[in-house]
Amino acid sequence: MKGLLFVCILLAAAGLAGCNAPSASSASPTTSAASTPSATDGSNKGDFGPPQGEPIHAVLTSPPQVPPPVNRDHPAKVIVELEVVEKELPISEGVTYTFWTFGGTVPGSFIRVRQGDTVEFHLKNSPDSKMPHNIDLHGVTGPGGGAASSFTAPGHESQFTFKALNQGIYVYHCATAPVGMHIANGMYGLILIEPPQGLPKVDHEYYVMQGDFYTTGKYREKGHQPFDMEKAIDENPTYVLFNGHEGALTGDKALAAKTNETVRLFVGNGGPNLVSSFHVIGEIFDTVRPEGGTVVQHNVQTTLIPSGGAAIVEFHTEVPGSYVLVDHSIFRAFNKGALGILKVDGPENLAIYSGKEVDSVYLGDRAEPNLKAVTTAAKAHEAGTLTKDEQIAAGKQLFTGTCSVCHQANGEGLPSVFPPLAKSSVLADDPKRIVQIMLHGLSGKISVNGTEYNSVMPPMTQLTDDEVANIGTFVLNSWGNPGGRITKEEAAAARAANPNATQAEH
Ligand code: HEC
Ligand SMILES: [Cu+2]
Repeated sequence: MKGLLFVCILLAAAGLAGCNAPSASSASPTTSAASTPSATDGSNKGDFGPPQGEPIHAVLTSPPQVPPPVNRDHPAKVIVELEVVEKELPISEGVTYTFWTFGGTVPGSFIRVRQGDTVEFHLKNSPDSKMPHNIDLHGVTGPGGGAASSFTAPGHESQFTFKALNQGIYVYHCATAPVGMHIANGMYGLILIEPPQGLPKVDHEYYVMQGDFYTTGKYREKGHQPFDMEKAIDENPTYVLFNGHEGALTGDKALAAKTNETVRLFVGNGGPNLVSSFHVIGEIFDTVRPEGGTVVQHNVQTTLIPSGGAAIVEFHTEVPGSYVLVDHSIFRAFNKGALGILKVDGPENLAIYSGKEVDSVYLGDRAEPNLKAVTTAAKAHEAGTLTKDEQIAAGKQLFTGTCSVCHQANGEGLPSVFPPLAKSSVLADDPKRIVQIMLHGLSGKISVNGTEYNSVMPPMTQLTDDEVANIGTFVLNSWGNPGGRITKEEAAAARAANPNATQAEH
């Protein structure tokens, strides 16, 4: 309060108004209804009168693309046509899920209009759908945000019209019961209601939206995974993702920019449950519009994006390299998938940063171009045709993400810290012990190739049985180890076994 008073005195001294109590600052009667509200007075509703000119069909885009700026100086009638499609899509490498989508993607199509526009909204529900759906747009002023007027059975279409009174970036989502389930299945997206003068020009705009997903199987458990209502109610997601599937924003699908450019991210959070601590590793947001509102914040490291909320973040790129988009509730990034890449190309800027890539530090197996071998192995296992070579190929990819930080990519370990897996005497004595070690960890004195180690390896219980089998087979068949094969069933048995009892046998 003291600070505010001080500012008020300063402003008064400078002859400026601006310290009225909120109740006294409602729009003055001299403000004409058709005038453009100033950027600082975003609380004014933007009714700029009836739509002018011919109706316009909105350009909708799939993530991570954003439609071009509206670039118009008058209100118009804008027709939006959005179709709900229920479809099976990958959620992770070799894992599929039946998503319910607005426009065929998760998140749904990006919609962009101008404040004051009259939006004629057509919601179609594909004839192939099994469920009815509707839409609640947070940018709508009116009961249910459109939900009550848009309940649409499979094969039907509904229509409603609203005036986009408030500028900002808004979430839309399905609000058909059970609402949580419709959202968890991917039914959300963003609508941008541009200020009348548009947003400042930038070099790149991208659309990123977080969501949490609940499958009956474990993270990365292969095959088709159904929705798990129990986990959803417990708010215990299997996946936390940007743009609906693991890898949506990595490898050749990474976002792109060059050095010395400005990047604007429209970042939404569909939930249904989690709040996002959105962060880009190696960047500082020059500006953020927290919660999608009109206040502009500067120099932000991590911005909180509530479930059913959105933010606009902007930054300038100085140094080339890979910048990692994460939910900084960090297990979600590395163990549930909430990770994307912005790849910035251009000349080094050694005065600002000395160089060296971030990929291997942060990315593990996601730094690999793809995890195809893992899918191949899973499919072959299901078909009963899994070969040792397929297991080795899959295991090699997974080893990078899980074991190589300590044992190194070449299996040599680090002298006196991490024992070698190459030509390991432990594995020569008892090849199958690797399964036990992976799932239950290892601690205390152990002699490997004549050197004693007395350290701790944490258990890797996050791995699926498939992954344990394939990593084990890869290690046993690499770097002069004795060979052999680990099966998924052996992994399952070792997981269930009491580790102390098993250890006593040795
Ligand atoms: C966080 C570091 C770390 C990670 C990650 C890790 N290990 Fe280990 N590992 C160790 C340490 C430390 C030891 C020795 C423990 C001791 O001193 O009792 C060890 C021991 C072993 C051994 C027995 C000794 C030897 O060299 O043969 C095997 C086998 C092994 N790890 C395999 C794996 C596999 C496979 C993975 C990936 C699934 C993995 N480890 C991941 C740290 C790690
Ligand atoms: Cu729905």
